[in-house]
Amino acid sequence: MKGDVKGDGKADITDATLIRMNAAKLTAFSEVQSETADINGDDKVDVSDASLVQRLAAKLFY
Ligand SMILES: [Ca+2]
Repeated sequence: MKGDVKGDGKADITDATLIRMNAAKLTAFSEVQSETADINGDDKVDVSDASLVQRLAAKLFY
């Protein structure tokens, strides 16, 4: 599912943290993870995607 970069079937705060780390170039994502992490579909993984995952994790939308 979208935002689930860990691949455990849910998007949670850990995924948001991983996306933040990836956006800050602290960790590398596979191609599949990058696609999953790109929530807003602008072809890059950045802090806006991390924020969206955080909102997903908090069930604020979707
Ligand atoms: Ca994005």
